[in-house]
Amino acid sequence: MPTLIHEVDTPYRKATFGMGCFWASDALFGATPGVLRTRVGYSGGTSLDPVYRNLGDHTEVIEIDYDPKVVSFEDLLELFWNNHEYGLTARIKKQYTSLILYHDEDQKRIAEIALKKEIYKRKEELVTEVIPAGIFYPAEDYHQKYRLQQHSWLCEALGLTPELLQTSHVAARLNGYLVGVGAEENLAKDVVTLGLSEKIAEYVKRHYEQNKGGSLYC
Ligand code: MHO
Repeated sequence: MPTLIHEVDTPYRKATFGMGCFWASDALFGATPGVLRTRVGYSGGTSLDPVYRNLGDHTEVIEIDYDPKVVSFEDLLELFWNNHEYGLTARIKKQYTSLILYHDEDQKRIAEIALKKEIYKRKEELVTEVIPAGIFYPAEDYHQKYRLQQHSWLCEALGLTPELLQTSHVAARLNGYLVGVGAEENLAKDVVTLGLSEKIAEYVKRHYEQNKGGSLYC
């Protein structure tokens, strides 16, 4: 049996975005080359200990660990601008606000410039806020790798625990591929490097084919 690649110890940086329902962004970024791990949660607000049914002033966000040698913060921002569930111009409830939560001065500068460029390109005001990353509260287990969790036999076959739902590399990848996200040639490579059994590989490829080109959304 091949060994499943749950853990990768590549040096990484963090990126945190609010883009609408976090099930979608979890799938999107999980299948992006250079993304090592993802987890969804609540951030951006001040109220203590938010939970899904009581978010206070927090927003649904995705937290990404990425290898900056493979994917840049600018690349991640491209995906950010182009994949908002509720668009970038409408003011909507705090839960789904468009947010870039920066982790350092570099990300702040890059995000602020990117926002200006995007406004210029789209020729309209955007509601996106660029704010410092504060406390990140991980969402409940059932929200993590939500798409993958719809396939219970697969979660079992992968040996997913609550912790691995937030840290596993292979879980992040499959959570995207299952809904048809990511490039076909990357899926072909990942089938080998992630250590998938033949049965899992066939299953994921079939779902990828069925769902590719479809909508990401919730
Ligand atoms: N439309 C979804 C949104 C889920 S979400 C994590 C629902 O109402 O269940 O915001």
